[in-house]
Amino acid sequence: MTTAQTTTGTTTETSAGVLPAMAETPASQLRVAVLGVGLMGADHVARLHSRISGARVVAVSDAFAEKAEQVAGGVPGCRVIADPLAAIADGEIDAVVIATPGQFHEEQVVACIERGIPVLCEKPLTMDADSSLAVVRAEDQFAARAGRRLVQVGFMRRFDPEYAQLRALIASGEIGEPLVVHCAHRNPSVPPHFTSEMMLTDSVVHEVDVARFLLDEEIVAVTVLRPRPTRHAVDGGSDPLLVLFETTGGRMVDVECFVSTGIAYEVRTEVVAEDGIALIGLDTGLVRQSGGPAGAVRSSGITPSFKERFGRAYDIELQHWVDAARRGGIDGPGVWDGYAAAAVGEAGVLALRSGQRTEVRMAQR
Ligand code: ISE
Repeated sequence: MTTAQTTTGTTTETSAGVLPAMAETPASQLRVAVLGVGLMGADHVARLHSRISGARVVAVSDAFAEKAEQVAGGVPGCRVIADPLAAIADGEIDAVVIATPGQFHEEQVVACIERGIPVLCEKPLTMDADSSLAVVRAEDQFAARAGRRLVQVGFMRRFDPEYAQLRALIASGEIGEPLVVHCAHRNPSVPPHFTSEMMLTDSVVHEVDVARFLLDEEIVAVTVLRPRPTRHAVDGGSDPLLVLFETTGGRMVDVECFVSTGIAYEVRTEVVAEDGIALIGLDTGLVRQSGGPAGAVRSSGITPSFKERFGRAYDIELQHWVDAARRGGIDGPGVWDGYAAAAVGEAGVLALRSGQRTEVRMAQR
């Protein structure tokens, strides 16, 4: 696994050391196509256009032509290419960001591998473990020939400074062996089509990756419990859920996933270790105290959505990816991480349906 840390104006720190920043001229800029310009894709276009160095968005593609035109209109020199596979094949494109709906990822990622160009694919890598494994094998074949990898998966939390700090603390040995990890993943609301199964495959998938990132172990079993549901749950679904992961080293990770809190976006992770405990995600910002008729209050802000909470993480993720893609490779979670998340997600869905502890079926690396 690659550990992303920080990017400064002149250097980029990675697990491999500090790389000198690459000189930037228009000719040396990475020419990027962004496929899918909904919420996440449009955000990536804006980020690449305004905050990321070394790249420019030269094409966008979206099933909604008007949306594509509108996003392209905000970026000088950006074309709309209606067919995403045509965008991948286009000679002007050096690298691709995939933010289309998950069912299109497999075909688009494989097309990038076949063309030999770097790609950042938003999660999920594909819709199920078998197809993710097929992508792993396709990239393995490319890597065996070319000696480099092409596919980075958008698990942005690895680039969040707090998560990077937590991982570094664990790795330093200062708090001893991690034993238990407590996670809370709360969204203020979700769209009407968001089912309890999607809470596992779309939301808790981030804790799957966080657990593997922090503990450097695979998840071997999943149990899902359904507490009394909130009356705000979408369509009578089970919300919140309590999810328990067991890892190869016998550690346990629990996740309270609650996607209709009606409050704000909260993601907390607490590692309980043999010689210490560490917590991230309090998200307090400025703490303000004031008086009033009902007595003194202390208050602070909470981020409204993942776009704000992980805004910095997305910036660092994109900058790392651009820097690595200009060298022809990636710098972050890869296809195996995408596959592992899909395999654990499948076990999670079975565990939700059956109410039973469910073992994860994973292929050999
Ligand atoms: C969404 O797709 C995300 O990836 C967010 O990070 C997560 O918090 C949310 O629950 C998902 O729906």
